Amino acid sequence: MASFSLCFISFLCFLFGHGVLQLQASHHVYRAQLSNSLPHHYQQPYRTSYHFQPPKNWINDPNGPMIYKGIYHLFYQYNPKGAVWGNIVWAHSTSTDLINWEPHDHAIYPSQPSDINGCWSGSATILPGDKPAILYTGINPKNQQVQNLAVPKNLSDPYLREWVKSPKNPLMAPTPQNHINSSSFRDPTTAWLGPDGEWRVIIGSKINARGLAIMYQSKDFVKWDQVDHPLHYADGTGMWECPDFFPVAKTGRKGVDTSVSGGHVKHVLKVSLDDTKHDHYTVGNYDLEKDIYVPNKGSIEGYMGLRYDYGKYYASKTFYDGQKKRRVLWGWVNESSSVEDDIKKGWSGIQAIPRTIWLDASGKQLIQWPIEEIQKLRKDKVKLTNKVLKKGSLIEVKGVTAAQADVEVSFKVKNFKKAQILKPEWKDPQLLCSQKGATTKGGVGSFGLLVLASKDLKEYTSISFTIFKRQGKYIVLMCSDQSRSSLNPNNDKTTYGAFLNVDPVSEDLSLRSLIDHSVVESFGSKGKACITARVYPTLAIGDNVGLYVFNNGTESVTITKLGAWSLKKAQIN
Ligand code: DQQ
Repeated sequence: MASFSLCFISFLCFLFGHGVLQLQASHHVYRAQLSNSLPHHYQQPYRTSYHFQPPKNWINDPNGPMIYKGIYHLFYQYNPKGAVWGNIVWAHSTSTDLINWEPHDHAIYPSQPSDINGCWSGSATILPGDKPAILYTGINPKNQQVQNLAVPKNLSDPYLREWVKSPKNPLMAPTPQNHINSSSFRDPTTAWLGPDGEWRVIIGSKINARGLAIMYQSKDFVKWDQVDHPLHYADGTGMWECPDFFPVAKTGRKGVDTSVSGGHVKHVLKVSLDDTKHDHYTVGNYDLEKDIYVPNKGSIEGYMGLRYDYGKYYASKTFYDGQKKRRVLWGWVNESSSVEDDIKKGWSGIQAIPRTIWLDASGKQLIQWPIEEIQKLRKDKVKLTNKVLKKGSLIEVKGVTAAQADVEVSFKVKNFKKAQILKPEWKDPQLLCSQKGATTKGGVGSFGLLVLASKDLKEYTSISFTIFKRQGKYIVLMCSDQSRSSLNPNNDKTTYGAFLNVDPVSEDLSLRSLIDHSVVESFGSKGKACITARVYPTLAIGDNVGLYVFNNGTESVTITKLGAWSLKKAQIN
């Protein structure tokens, strides 16, 4: 029976094209997988030690992150019944440092007609008087997507353990008059106050291939009226899931609260593109008079536009942390293993390490950096300085627990003569990485880190830089190459890539990687581009893991500075 179920699931995966190479169909119910128990004998080499995950089962989008009375709250999409998507509720954990987490009972679960078929994604808004409120998508008996409100039962409980739903739910719903597509109407954002003192919220949607942010307005947070125009839309981008709309300061790294507007801020609109499962954003302005968002001139919207992360990272959401005056980004990282392997290990999905985000000095993109609290887990620093890496060098960084580590390295390049010419048709960095990235020998690079490497180098993941030249300028390509990450053939080993907006002549090229058993989060050039990868080594496990610095290029590069730390295990759930 069990093997029949597995075959059946493989067949479904094949049918829907969501097997090992794609994100699992987010709204497809795997009825065959209802088991709630983990096999005792199964080893768990891929569970993470400091990334957020519950003890078992499926998780996806982070929901309603906030800070309330000094306690951080994370809710997330969760299947209480298995390691595949389905039966979705809002699970809930709290923390005082965003690193160690304590679990609570599910906060929001199907209980009303307006959410009886699922409690999907949504966001928290802190209303005047320090009163949190959650708007979320419910799936009603007709399987229509509608928006609901829930508020804490007891505001004196800083853990906000119980939530009550508005008897007026749903507060926003598709009707024959408003022409909203009832299967494309979901994921309300944190609301903000407009200049007229009324609340605004956007909901992700589409009309044909036009992605759009439908806007609603309210005086009291209960009666919501649809605004006669969307906040923004873009043709050819498909369904917008989990939109996020927030201001960023024009200068400095401090975050600003969601309702702030004015000359000292720009606005960011992030959308999760259902068609490609990537989170894209633009920087622009919120035109208060017209009540619309206008991306900066020259912004690219959709698939070719800026991404938070050029690897696996989806359905992300920010919140303003008034305690530390920063804007913090959460994002879901799904598995790259097969559904069969997920069921075997009994869980699927983790949350990325929260990132502080701010506007780059250029004003053109965001910078992302792991929250400073992660450094509390660092121990036993290993250092290297001024080390020249000649052509073909491979140096092991010894003395760290390489399966659970934080590495920061800076490279200086002096001689660019051998940089390859970047052909005009080489526009897609991911393609370029898979063709000319990490494993290419010659030119300036690739150089970088080999992580989660087995001692015999039969398995490794490489994160690297290669420098190209075009019209007198140098272009830096950052790659995360998973092609040799595991001897298991059933994983998605796609190579990821991003161009880095830096001048390697005037500055060192820096790379930071957070390594945690089955996840590698890499930050190029102090957070200008991020790439997250999931990998499942079969040999590079536990103590049998190595960390290396390498240079595959013909030109020497110098490690100006390297710091590597073993990371302690966090207390998570
Ligand atoms: N996940 C939720 C939806 C959202 C999607 C359902 C994005 O609300 O659109 O679990 O991953």
